[in-house]
Amino acid sequence: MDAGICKKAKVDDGLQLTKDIGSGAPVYLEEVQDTEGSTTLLFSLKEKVGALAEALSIFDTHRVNLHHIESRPSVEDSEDYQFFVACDNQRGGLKEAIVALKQKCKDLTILSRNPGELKNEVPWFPRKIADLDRFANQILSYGSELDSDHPGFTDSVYRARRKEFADIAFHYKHGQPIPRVEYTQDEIKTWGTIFNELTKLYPTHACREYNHVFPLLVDNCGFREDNIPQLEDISEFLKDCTGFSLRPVAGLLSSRDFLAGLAFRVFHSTQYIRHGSKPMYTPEPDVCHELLGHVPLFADPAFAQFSQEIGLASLGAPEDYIQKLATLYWFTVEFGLCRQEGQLKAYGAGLLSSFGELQYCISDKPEKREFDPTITAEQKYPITEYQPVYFVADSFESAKVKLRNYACTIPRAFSVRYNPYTQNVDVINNK
Ligand code: HBI
Ligand code: FE
Repeated sequence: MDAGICKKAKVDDGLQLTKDIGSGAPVYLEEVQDTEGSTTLLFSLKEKVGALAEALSIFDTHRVNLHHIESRPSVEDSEDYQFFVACDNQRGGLKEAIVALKQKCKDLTILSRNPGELKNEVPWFPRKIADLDRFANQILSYGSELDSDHPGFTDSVYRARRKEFADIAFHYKHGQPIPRVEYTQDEIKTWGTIFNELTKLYPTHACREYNHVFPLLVDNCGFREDNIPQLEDISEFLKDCTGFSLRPVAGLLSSRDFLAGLAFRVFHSTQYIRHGSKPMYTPEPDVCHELLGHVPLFADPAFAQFSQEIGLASLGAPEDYIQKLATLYWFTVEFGLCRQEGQLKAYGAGLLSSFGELQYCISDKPEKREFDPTITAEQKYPITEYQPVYFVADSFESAKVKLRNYACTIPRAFSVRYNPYTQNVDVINNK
């Protein structure tokens, strides 16, 4: 099952996390250097000759570098123009520039990758799918640095192997094919053990949508006992089904970054496999969890849309709401149950990839409650043992509607819309 929300941050070479600040939000070296225009200002001006030039002169006065500028008529008021300006704070004049700019505009929203430095800012979020390349190095724990209680901790061969996988993920860029991996006989054996056990349970324990897709994965992507399927083949398959795609990731991302991927129908997938000494146990996501747990349902249109909506709701959301959305993700995408023809079935990936918990979850031992985002988002949960409580959805459609209504209660100065043609997220200045 998933290790869930991570507790610690590591300092490492290159663009790694530097520290974990009080709010739990990661701070990135990249922000400190801030050479990529990582602050975006979103403001509207009354349409008047020279208004923009006047506003831009403020940046010049305060010696703020501009990286990118866009404009469009405001949706709220046809007399207004809305501007996006990406800038950096290398020379330190940004705060003053913002104060001066505020005098000139009707409203001003600040999207910043540097939380806490500027007042009222919104955490930075990706606006185009290629922006996800920025997450690659921002993982909370990974590969060759295993915890002392990890089954592979003392195995130097396993650790070296994990480094190979981490390197693939670190070097991956949007649009590239995901490098194919030749898995070893030992790795295939581990996969085969899990595959055999779990496939016995799916017909009776997994939801209908899962059982519909699974044979397609057998036919198209090589889901077999003696073969670990390739992320690239699965990603192409999912693109054809729902537009979802996979990106290789070296380890756990922050909840904010991980959820942001879903907004673009991108699922960050690990490619390594758990240690062979304990095939039925993993303290972190691995390729068995991703492929047997998550992948089949991303091929289902309603589930894909549900997942994307959690992602869209998370973009620029305040930190406390990221935690609530991560909890909703946990009780649906990871540990969700649904009712089908009067029976309980599993659709959560943490269940579908765990031989023990898949049987336990639909037994009468754990408690079951109706999925209701306001209540579910507050539920505490353990990450290292079977869940004492599960939430039951009537369908992915109804879960999506409930989630959408919940998302409207998240305080945000703007709303977002995904444009599938450009794979961009449009930021709109009104609700
Ligand atoms: N990162 N790579 C990766 N895989 C996950 O499944 C994952 C993650 N980060 C956070 C997370 N899952 C969830 O527990 C929620 O916080 C979204
Ligand atoms: Fe997972």
